[in-house]
Amino acid sequence: MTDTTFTPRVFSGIQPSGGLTLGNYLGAMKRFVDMQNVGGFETVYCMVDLHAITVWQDPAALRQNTRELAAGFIASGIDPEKSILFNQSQVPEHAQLGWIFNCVARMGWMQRMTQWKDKAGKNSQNASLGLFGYPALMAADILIYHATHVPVGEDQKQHLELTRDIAAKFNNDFGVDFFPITEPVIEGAATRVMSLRNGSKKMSKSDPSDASRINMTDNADTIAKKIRKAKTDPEPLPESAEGLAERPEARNLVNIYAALADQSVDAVLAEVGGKQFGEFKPMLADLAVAKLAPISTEMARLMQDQAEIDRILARGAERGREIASPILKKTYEIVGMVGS
Ligand code: AQP
Repeated sequence: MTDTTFTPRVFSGIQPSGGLTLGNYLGAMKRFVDMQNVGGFETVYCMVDLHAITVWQDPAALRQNTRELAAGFIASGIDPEKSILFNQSQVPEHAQLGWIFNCVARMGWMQRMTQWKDKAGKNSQNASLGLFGYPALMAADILIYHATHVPVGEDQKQHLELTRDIAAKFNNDFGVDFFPITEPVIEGAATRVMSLRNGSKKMSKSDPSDASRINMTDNADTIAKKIRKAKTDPEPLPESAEGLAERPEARNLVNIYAALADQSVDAVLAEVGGKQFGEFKPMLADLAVAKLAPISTEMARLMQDQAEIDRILARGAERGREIASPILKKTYEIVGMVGS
């Protein structure tokens, strides 16, 4: 713990590495909007393009995905006046603090990261150095704003623990109380939305199977079809959450329903317990379409005016730098860089 009082500030990011999925929306974006609107926090949200290039990105696709993600943020309810919204590469302090943290973090810490192991797979010698160092840059993304709270999905828990370790080691190495020990905010029914084809695998934008996920840009027919074909089991839905314990696919669909409806899992099961999937799936499809269609329509509208998106991001980067720049300057001074 530190004794310093930090401004309550939320930071989180999403990679512009392809279309947004329902997992990104429920696990991250929707909760970013909630934290923006709850009051009491400054909110800083980012398209982490420097993270995206840790695996190959076609430059034209990266530009398109970054603007589409920005449109997704705004269409989901992020207000660029209330929140600071930008793409990471335009606030160079992220990469600058990232370098300092490369020198604080230890190889052994990075080697333990399950996302590194999953993404590098058996071919780790051929993975980029950036993919290995990803969590140090993520720590910099958060700590360059002295963020106190970070809403993320369950898969990011280990990276946030590492962020806390990096902050604590920096503070300890230099005998300062400078970086906050950030709180992860992993809450709600949909902190881990699973693949529609495999209840033990995370829904992911890079999954080769498009049927495994719902994309925010899918139309109503596609959403209904993917939900109809989602893997399930032959049993009716249980009356309470305990009955989902050994049923990953059923649990996933109920969790998605609960998160979309802003209800608890028990409240959903009180309504649908005893029903067969043949009856529940159309209910889920209708709810998903009702919640997602206005967002995808608004995203398409915003994408008509890319100059406006670029203007919003440029303004967000300017505001981001106003916070990040003095924090970097102070960090350099603590580390002993002449001229800072
Ligand atoms: N399935 C999910 N359920 C709940 N939350 C999720 N998130 C991602 N997938 C799920 C949350 O979305 C935020 C942004 O994630 P990201 O795009 O930066 O990277 P990721 O976690 O690696 O997401 P993907 O979709 O799996 O991307 P790719 O395929 O490019 O690796 C994070 O808060 C994450 O927890």
